[in-house]
Amino acid sequence: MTVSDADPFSDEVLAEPGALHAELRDAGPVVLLRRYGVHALARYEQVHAALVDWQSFASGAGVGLSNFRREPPWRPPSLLLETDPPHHDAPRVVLERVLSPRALRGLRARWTADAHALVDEVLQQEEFDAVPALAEAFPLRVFPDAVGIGEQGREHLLPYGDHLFNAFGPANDLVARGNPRRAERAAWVDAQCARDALRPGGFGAAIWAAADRGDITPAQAPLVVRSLLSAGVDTTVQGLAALLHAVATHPAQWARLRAEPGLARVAFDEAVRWASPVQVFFRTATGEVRIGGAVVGDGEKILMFLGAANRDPRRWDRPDEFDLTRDPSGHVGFGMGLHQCVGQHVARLEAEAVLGALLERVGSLDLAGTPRRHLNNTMRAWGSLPLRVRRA
Ligand code: QZP
Repeated sequence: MTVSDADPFSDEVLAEPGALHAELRDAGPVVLLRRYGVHALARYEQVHAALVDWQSFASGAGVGLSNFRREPPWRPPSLLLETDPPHHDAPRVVLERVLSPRALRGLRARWTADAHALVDEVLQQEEFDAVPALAEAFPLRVFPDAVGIGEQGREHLLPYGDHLFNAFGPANDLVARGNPRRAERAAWVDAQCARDALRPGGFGAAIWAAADRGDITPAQAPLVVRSLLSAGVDTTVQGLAALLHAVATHPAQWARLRAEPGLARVAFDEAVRWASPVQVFFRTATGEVRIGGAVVGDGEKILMFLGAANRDPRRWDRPDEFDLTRDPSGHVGFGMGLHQCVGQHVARLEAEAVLGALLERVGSLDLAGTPRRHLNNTMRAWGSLPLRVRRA
């Protein structure tokens, strides 16, 4: 069995994980991370196989390092993310319908107009920081309204998500920094999930309507709404940031997009593959599980490096290149299998709206300074992305 003493959650690795990813992929199909006592998968083949085998690789004991069989979770477990069939299935079916391409059709025109308005505002300046100005501003402008929550307290959304994503990792400094305000933020989020806190017509009201029909119970409804507020903001912010960083640093790909704006959807998926905004997730072995000749014991945690799988040269040609001529489908940036991102159509629609508006207005865009990472135990995130744009 291959072992490693590396810490994938150290500041150094979080800032630049590529070298460790290559080392772990090359070390073998599975590597024991001694520091945390968990087995790690960094090759595409094994990550994919674990993601689609929910019977052997369970989510019900949590998808972070913490094992809910042994430690109480910091918040009531998600009915989507932190459950297995059969409990997982009814909430999943409900949310799949609420966020289906069909259900989103009514949002496209408004979100496209919102993206144009935001881009016009931002382009008043030649240089701006694309993280607050676009990557954060757009999801915050459209998503809370689409869920149907009130105006008050929305400033909690990003820090709540940041802490949630940190809390999937070890209890390091990143988690310690979020702890003092986590109860206040969680209480605000929970309050937004009540039926009477949600405006008619939104995703939240649609979830409560599913409870009225008996598709889920009234006790489940607020937790399903909580999943939207947990998973729907930081992820799309960093998906957009990844896309903007990719096009700003690949002028030939930007030129290709300008010539063929229909490539916007491919560009977003390729950015998700290339950057993997969600870097890691855990599973828990149910019984003894064989992976590439190794045996992982019952109840042991398995760390899946989505970001390493998405750049595995065993699966991808020239994996480190952001390239719009490749077919990025099959990437595991949205996961795979039963738990694959249920919000991916929302994310794609947001990305298409923003990128489409930029493609109409912007001739060239480049970095105007050195981008700065925002460290998080789960997300590969940008804290600052200074851009310089020239109008078309
Ligand atoms: C976070 C939830 C990248 C994801 C795993 C994000 C995520 C998904 C679901 C939930 C939270 O259901 O609370």
